[in-house]
Amino acid sequence: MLVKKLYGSSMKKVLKQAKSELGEDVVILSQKTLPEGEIELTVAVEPPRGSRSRDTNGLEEEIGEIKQILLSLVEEQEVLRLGKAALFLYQELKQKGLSKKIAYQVVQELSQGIEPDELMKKEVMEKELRRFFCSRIATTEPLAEEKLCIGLLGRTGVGKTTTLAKLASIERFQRKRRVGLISLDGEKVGSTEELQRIGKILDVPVAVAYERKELSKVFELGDRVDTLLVDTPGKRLGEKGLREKLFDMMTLCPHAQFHLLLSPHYRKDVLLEDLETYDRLSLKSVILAKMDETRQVGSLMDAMLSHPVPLSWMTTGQNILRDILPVNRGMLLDMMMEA
Ligand SMILES: Nc1nc2c(ncn2[C@@H]2O[C@H](COP(=O)(O)OP(=O)(O)OP(=O)(O)O)[C@@H](O)[C@H]2O)c(=O)[nH]1
Ligand SMILES: [Mg+2]
Repeated sequence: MLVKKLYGSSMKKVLKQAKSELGEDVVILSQKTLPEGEIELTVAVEPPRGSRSRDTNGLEEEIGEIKQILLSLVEEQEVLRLGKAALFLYQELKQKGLSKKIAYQVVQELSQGIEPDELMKKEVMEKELRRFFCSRIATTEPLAEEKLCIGLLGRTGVGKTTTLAKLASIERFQRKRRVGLISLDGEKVGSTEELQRIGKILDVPVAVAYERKELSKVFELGDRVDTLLVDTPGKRLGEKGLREKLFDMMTLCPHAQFHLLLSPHYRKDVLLEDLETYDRLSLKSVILAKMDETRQVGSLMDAMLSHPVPLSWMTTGQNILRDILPVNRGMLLDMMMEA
């Protein structure tokens, strides 16, 4: 039952207002003339169906919240058993963007074999955290001496083409290798021109496969170079066009290796979805893109700990001759803890 008080200069006017606001079914509960002569009308009405279900939803939400609180209390009890230092660290890690699950794993492992008082010391805790992250997430350096065929994968706009240009520049100018660029993206307006422009700046050959049937011709470029860098469209792996082209690429380049670009801007569920789907191609590494744009890397760290794939490079800007460097896990951890 919805109860409301309404005011007006006459009974007729207030009743009219009550009916227009609450409908024809209003029931008058009381009426009063205030000292200033104003009429106060108290009316009641059955809430419409929609709002009743909103109330139920509200209740469900409240129960959900209470459940969450109880669960985290239980969890914190568990953590508390590990000691005050563990609880303190657990809460800090959650605040930095790690999920409860990963934060719990961290404190559980850190508490093993170390005196609780020791963990209270900042330098000990930092050293232990670093050891934990390094033991869980590997790093790799994919630019090896042998012939290379490197495919860059990831969502639209994550930085694939820019990163490809950066790697091409390292290969061409620092490692003095023969480089070729291939685009599997025949659809995006301007993508071919973009790659041609990069090819021209770096003075390396470029080939584009618009259609699947063109792939074998395009990959002949691999015979003439040491490093083939392959740009892909920012499509999901589930999309047939891309999946088929990538499988063909693996046939044409048996030594092909795939690298997934992830940005710290993505939500954790998006990061995990990408890691899980693209890892069906046995990812060689994850490249952390656009690391110059935020210091909030908690979700990214959480995703990497939930689905570990070695980290290789991180990109830090738009300059293709400069803004890429090997991942430093200590630096990543510092970024997370200082954010
Ligand atoms: N700040 C910053 N910007 C970057 C970085 N890498 C790429 N960008 C910018 O991000 C935008 C998209 O980069 P692209 O390389 O075109 O991204 P893409 O993944 O090839 O995009 P699609 O081809 O559309 O799938 C461009 O404006 C780049 O200059 C980086 O490390 N830091
Ligand atoms: Mg691109």
